[in-house]
Amino acid sequence: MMKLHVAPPSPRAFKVLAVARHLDIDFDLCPVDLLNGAQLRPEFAALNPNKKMPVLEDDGFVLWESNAITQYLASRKPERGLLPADPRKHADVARWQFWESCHWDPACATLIFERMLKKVFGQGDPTPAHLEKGEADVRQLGAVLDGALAERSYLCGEQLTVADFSVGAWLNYAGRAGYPIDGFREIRRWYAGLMELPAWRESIVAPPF
Ligand SMILES: N[C@@H](CCC(=O)N[C@@H](CS)C(=O)NCC(=O)O)C(=O)O
Repeated sequence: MMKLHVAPPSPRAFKVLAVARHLDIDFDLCPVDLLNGAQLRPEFAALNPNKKMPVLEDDGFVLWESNAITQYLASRKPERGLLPADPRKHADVARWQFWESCHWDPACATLIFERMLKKVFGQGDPTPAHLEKGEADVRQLGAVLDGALAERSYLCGEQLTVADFSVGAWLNYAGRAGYPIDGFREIRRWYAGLMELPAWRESIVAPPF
């Protein structure tokens, strides 16, 4: 059976788990205990030399990078439409997943780290300059996202795709990490729709702190 090596509270794990569940793909959830350094063990590094989760194993095939994993899962059930075959629609999904990986992930992760994780790692209080940068980035990127969503139900049109899972995953911590996005009505409308998905709700896990 397919294995997903994940730390479920992480948005990068969430997107993978939520896509697999949404597609009714059976998998073994193999927990990676990041707080105790499980990702540094030789057996895990043999799967992913970056020593990071998530990692997928499927009958000898090993894949890391969360967005690549969501695409692989989607390609197992093409009829569900999470990764359209049409070249332009496919490119649009890739565009938003690259945007997430290059811009949205680092901006949101900064605020999650500063406001939620830093204390857990014994690194003290948030650094004001990092908070300021994280908030400015989330505000600027949030405006781009809000503008795109104004014209459509989902990020890439009227069809739910893996791009919605990748970008939306970070909003699960919008409140606790204090993203400055209250004024973005389209983001709020879109995220409320994602929360209606049973697989989305099932995959939200409170962090153990
Ligand atoms: N671009 C990668 C990032 C993966 C990543 O940074 N994972 C983090 C947890 S959210 C990790 O495993 N960190 C462990 C470490 O750096 O020691 C992806 O999206 O899969």
